[in-house]
Amino acid sequence: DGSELVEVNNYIRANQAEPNPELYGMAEGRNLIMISLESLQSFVINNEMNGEVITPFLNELTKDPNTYYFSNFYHQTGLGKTSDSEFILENSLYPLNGAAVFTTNSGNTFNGMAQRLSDKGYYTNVLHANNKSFWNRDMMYPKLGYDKYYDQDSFVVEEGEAVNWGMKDIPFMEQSVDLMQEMPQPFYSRMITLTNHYPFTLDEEDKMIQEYDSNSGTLNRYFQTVRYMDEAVKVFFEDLKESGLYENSIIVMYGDHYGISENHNDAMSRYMGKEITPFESAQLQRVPLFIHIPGYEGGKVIDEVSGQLDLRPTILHMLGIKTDRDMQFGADIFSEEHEEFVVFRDGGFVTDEVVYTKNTCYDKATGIEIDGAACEKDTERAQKELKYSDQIINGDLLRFYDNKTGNLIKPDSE
Ligand code: GP9
Ligand code: MN
Repeated sequence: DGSELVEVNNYIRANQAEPNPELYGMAEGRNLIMISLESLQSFVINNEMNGEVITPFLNELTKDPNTYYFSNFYHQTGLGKTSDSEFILENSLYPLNGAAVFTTNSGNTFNGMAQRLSDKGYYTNVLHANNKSFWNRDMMYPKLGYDKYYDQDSFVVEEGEAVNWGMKDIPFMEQSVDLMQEMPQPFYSRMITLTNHYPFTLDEEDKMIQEYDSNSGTLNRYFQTVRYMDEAVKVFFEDLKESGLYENSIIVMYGDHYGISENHNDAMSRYMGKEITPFESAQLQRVPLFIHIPGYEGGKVIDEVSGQLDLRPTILHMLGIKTDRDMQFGADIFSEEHEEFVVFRDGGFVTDEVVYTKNTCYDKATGIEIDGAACEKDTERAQKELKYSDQIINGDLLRFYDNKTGNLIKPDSE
């Protein structure tokens, strides 16, 4: 009946992080472009494979003064994969355990980032060249506050422009910029790439580097499709500059979830040159996050531990939109009060000192197993957050909450 919200609300308000005044509103009024980089993990960034650079364009961005690059940013998705990453960044809530919330709870009331931006006059849309009902997106997007879904029917796929799951990323990027040129501004466009998806197949002409030579064909091909996606991002930046939209935009790019599962640990350990322990597996859940602000010179590499739930408050604050009344579990990464505490859907977590995974506590700096007591308090807190978030989703509790006033709507007044 909504009464659980009182406790949840108290917890959220007590753990809230004030925006960083230097960055709050710094991109106000700009277009927001978010790019989901399919299956991209951080281990390929600023790394090589048999002497070849894997992500030349993204590597440059990590050193670019217009760009913040987050080197300790973790995905927090569950079975809902891409759709979970979308759910998380829109709501700053945890995904569900064992089910994709996009398919189970599309009837809920949400307060998505798209909704907040729509309320501020943004034209909100998603661009993704797949069937509109995949992951129930056609049902979920309106609920999150999206005005429009540019699905596969909005794109023209010429002969030779499709591979693997569908349209190749390079023509997808080109046509997305064409579509953006027709959009009213400011807009919030979220783009979802597709080529770097399992089983990581490419046409010969799109292979820009060699395959790797491990016993996993999946890992071997992964490097090539990552290289192709990097090229697609480069094409996107070039086209956006040509379109004239670049200067008045802010571009956020993030990896949605892992691409290489634990089934490929043998091959991964060969590539990484070390055993893939549960600790290393947890560290492999890092995905890249880039925040690129044309014309801004303060960018740098940030190694603060952070996760996908932090995206919503971080971005809304940069756009000058307050979140201090929102029911969200993440925090603005730029805030002085941002805590280094990232919880995974399975109850594992990472802080600046420890990694807790598979019921084992590890020292973060050394990867050595330590006494469980060092993880105990945070284990409880992780369980609490997951429980509160599940309560919100399973009870559809946001229908009892008015985020404009911060008031709980008493059920009997319904
Ligand atoms: C499908 C794409 C991939 O539209 O987002 O989904 P995934 O399998 O990564 O969840
Ligand atoms: Mn995905």
